[in-house]
Amino acid sequence: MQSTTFGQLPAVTIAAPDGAQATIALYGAHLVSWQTPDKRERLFMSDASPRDGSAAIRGGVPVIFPQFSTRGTGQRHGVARLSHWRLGDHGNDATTAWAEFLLTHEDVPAELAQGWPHAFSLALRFTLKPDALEMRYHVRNTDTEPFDFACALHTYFQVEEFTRTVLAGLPDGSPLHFGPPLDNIYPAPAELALHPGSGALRLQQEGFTEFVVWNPGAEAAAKLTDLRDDEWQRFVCIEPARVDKQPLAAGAAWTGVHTITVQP
Ligand code: TA6
Repeated sequence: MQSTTFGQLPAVTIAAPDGAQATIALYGAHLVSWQTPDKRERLFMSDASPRDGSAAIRGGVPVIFPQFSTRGTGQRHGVARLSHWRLGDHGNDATTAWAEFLLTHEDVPAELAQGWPHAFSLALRFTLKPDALEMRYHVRNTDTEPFDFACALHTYFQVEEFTRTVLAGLPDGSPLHFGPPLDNIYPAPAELALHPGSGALRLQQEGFTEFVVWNPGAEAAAKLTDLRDDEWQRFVCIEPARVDKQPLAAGAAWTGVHTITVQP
């Protein structure tokens, strides 16, 4: 584990024995880069993204909690991506490297917490395994009452050739091609296959209820100040999610896992 920076933000880089690397900013426990052993970057990061903690990072893997998008009265996409997390357990062994990040309600700036005043703890563990990245996301209700929450790992995949990118394995059976703007929600299969122009990735999830697939297209992208005008063709978002708020009993925990595996 190495301490580093992402713009002005403190970050951590983990490196696996096979040469894979991941960098996570403590702001948002935001995975900002994942390089496979061939040194290929697999995630998209906007050149125009804020990197100073003034607003959410555009690219990588924004961590969504406790609200998805505007589905609630709280902060858009929740407070987790706007809060400074703490580094927890981290290490290496013969084949893997990992780092875990922690957040509780006490870490959330008061003005953000207003819309959803509950006690919780989050732990997000990134593990580099041979040919794979695992993100293990734990949510615990540390309050004395039940609460409802939504969450997602809003993953921005870098694509080599946008118009040749295909997502296979969605419930309706037909491969999804990219081009027109997309903001779709699908019941989550256990596994999807992403062909981003060259090379293929297997996306596996446990515990989530939906996959959200998003690309803004040219017109909506032009309105996003943290995205350069041509960048919309360089990514697709495929997000294991729990879109609608669901209850979690006092003292109970939920776990979701997203594993991305490089296909031979
Ligand atoms: O996950 C899809 C989505 O909710 C879209 O509707 C789109 O707006 C995107 O997330 C990005 O949201 P953001 O708040 O990061 O601009």
